[in-house]
Amino acid sequence: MKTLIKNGKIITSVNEYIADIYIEDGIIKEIGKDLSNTVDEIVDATGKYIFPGGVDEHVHYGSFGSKLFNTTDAAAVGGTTTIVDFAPQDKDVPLIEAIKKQASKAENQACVDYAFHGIIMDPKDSVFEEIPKLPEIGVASLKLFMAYKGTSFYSDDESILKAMNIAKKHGITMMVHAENADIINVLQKKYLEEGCTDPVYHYYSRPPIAEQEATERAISLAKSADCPLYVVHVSIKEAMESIRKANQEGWPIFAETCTHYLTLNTDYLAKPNFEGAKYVCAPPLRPQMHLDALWEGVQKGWIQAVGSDHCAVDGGFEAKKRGIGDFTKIPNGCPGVQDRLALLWTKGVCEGKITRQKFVELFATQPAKVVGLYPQKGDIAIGSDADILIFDPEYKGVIRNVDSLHDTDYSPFEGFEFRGLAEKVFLRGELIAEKGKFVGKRGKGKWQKCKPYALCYDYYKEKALPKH
Ligand code: DUC
Ligand code: ZN
Ligand code: ZN
Repeated sequence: MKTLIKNGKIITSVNEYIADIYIEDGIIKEIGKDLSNTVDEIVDATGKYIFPGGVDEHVHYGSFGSKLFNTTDAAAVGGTTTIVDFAPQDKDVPLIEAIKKQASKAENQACVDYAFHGIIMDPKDSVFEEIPKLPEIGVASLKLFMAYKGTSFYSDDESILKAMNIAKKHGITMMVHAENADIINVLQKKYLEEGCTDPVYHYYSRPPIAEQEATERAISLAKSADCPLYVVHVSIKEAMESIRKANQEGWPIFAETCTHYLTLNTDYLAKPNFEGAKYVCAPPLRPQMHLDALWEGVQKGWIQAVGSDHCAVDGGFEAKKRGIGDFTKIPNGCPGVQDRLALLWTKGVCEGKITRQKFVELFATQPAKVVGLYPQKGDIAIGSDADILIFDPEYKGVIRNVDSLHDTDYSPFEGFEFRGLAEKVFLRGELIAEKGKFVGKRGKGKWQKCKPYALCYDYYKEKALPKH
């Protein structure tokens, strides 16, 4: 299949210019003015922006009781052409077997390309010994949880250090969920004993200090292991500042935040009639001061990428009602893979907080670099996959769950006004979405193999360069 996209304004993380794009066999082969290649199809993109397809490096399909890969059409209509899922591990199941099992669930189901992070949920020596083999199956990142003590998710500091010491020798990017488990457990018990059971106590029992302490500890562990670190879903100013400080001191410590930490504050958790449960995710939503600080962080480059942390709990709001009378039983997670484009563009670019280049950087380019998929993904460049989003900047709309393909019964962003629309979305040159409708073939998404020594290791590559 040969396609020519004509006259769009190509926007990359560093540039913007009007040009034509020639696509052959799913790859961008030429970019230039007035291309006249013989093709099967010409797409007129006059007046539209052309972005690289989004790379959402933080999604859940199956973990935390979330919906599966057959719902990834939502990613496509939201302009995201690659998702990176956290593959859950069951106790006594080897890490690589767990990832392959998760991959088999995506096969013939995923509507967009997909890749995986490992999650260590059974921290023991035999599992750590598998870390060096992860790149053989195309996995180059690993998440460990400092929260959830008493469950299989939890890793203590010793386990995290052990994993870091092995990971750094093989270029595996270490990720942590940084919340102090003991602070949370003690506060959860206290509030429940006091009869405080509403969803807003999800926030009060996971206060900023729990995230700050764990983030600073994770940084100390990374420094002592001399291992790069990527702190996922940073939700507070203080954690971001600690990461920024370490980074500015020359340590390879980096941060991700997520769309809801930029757009929803704690007030949503306090909604009456148990509505607040719709917004339960971890870390929790934060007071407005933190949202403002995180926007400054993305603007100034202290935060590398914005993921959705899409986690559409199976059963939706009904499932969340399991926590009526006990906020600790509300399943964690919010849907959002479809909305990342609209929110980041509208709240970021249209409100003057970030430039168009910064938008592309956060939405596609840096996530691809962090996970080791760049430059195949995340850029409009010769040789890259033709994952292309043609964007109509004039469109005005309102987020409504009825228009969403998340396959859940509510949207945390219901009623949000947005600008711009993914008019056409191409995955490796094939049209998969058009104006909010999925028009591709289900199951056409392919497992993309991530390369080790990705962005968080650049510092070490520089150190290894010969001195002149
Ligand atoms: N961490 C995540 O990354 N997502 C859902 C819940 C959690 O604890
Ligand atoms: Zn997490
Ligand atoms: Zn997550």
